[in-house]
Amino acid sequence: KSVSVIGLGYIGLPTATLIANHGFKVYGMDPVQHVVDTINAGKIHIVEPGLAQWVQKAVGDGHLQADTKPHKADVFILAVPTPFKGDKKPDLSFVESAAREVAPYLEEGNLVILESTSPVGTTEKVRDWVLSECPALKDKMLYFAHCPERVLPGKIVVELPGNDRIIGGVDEASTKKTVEFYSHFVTGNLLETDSRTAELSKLTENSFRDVNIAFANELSMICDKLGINVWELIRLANRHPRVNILQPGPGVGGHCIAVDPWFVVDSAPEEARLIRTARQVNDNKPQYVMAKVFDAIRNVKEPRVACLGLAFKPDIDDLRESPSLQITRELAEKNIAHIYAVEPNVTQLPQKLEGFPNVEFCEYKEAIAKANIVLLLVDHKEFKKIDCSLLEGKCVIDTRGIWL
Ligand code: SAJ
Repeated sequence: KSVSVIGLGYIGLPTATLIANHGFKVYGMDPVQHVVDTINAGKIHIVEPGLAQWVQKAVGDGHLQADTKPHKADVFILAVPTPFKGDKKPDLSFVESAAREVAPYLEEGNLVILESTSPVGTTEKVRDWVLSECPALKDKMLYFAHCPERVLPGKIVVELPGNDRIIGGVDEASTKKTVEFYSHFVTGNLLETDSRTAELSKLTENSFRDVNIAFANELSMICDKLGINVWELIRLANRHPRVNILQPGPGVGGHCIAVDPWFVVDSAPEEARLIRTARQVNDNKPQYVMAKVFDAIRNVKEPRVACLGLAFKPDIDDLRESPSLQITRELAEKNIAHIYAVEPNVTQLPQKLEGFPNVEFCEYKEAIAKANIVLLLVDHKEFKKIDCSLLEGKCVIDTRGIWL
């Protein structure tokens, strides 16, 4: 059996590779030539622990091959981005292009699986886009299903084969065919439903997390007002057998949790009031942190701020949609303090911070030594080990509660 995977990013590449390493012939497609060349050389263009070895094996064995064009196959997997537009409305243009692009390659009996996190109804739209692109396919038996990806960046090689998967076809036959396919390389349970429920399940998982983080973030602001240590508070409250509060931080980053709840709000704007408010609470948290830093800057002479951590969460190098990077950049733009930008997981100053005369890329010990304000933004393992005596006499703003 052969498989064509459209989109070779954080989800598409590990998925293509896992399937290839289970004996399928896999054709990966990505429009970016550099991505294709890197993969065909047996290397990876993203950072994900363990993935390089997977890709090296799959390409070395001749089971995975990348191209800038799709390839005929038995199964097509769409793993393209589903961002939102400026007005928080879902942008399905990548999914539509992918559907239209694979349509000419489809034949009787083929299965098309949408893995991208998508608003309710998208899998049915994929079918409609395919059929409108190639009307001749209307007479052929084709199968369409949604199987949303659920892996945690940083743990993809463990979670991809191990997590339970939700599988929802546009009809019963599509569901069954998709379950049979995933059973070859997923050891987790394969849970059957219809495509619309599968779509909303994925959005629900991320909205659940977003709402719970918003609860923690709101508590942190309440605690600041009342002079209470929020981390102690949460630790204590979590000792109740039915309470499990998440951790506050400088905001919610990444390309999933900060995006997906908006798809629910867009589909049911009147009803999704809590989900919308949670998004707003989390989106406002960077501004709240920034206001604290401005206060600190006003209170010291020659302010020098060490911004510790730029990634969107601990122990990864992913800077996309990172509240920490956003905060550091806005501080840089204000130009009211010298900034030491620290990110142990990258080797150079990120592009977003380039060109600011007041920003310096620095190793964390040096940054702390030179700064008079220390702003902890990400709970990377390196920062947890810092000897707290190094912080003495400095104004410390710890948004993750690792030193408090
Ligand atoms: N965060 C907090 N406090 C917490 C937990 C997280 O502030 O207690 C912040 C993180 O710092 C980060 C953001 O939330 O900025 C998101 O991080 P995350 O680790 O919660 O999630 P992601 O975006 O890396 O991955 C999520 C996962 N979804 C769930 O856990 C429900 C993952 O399983 C999904 O596959 C992924 O979204 C996705 O691709 O949709």
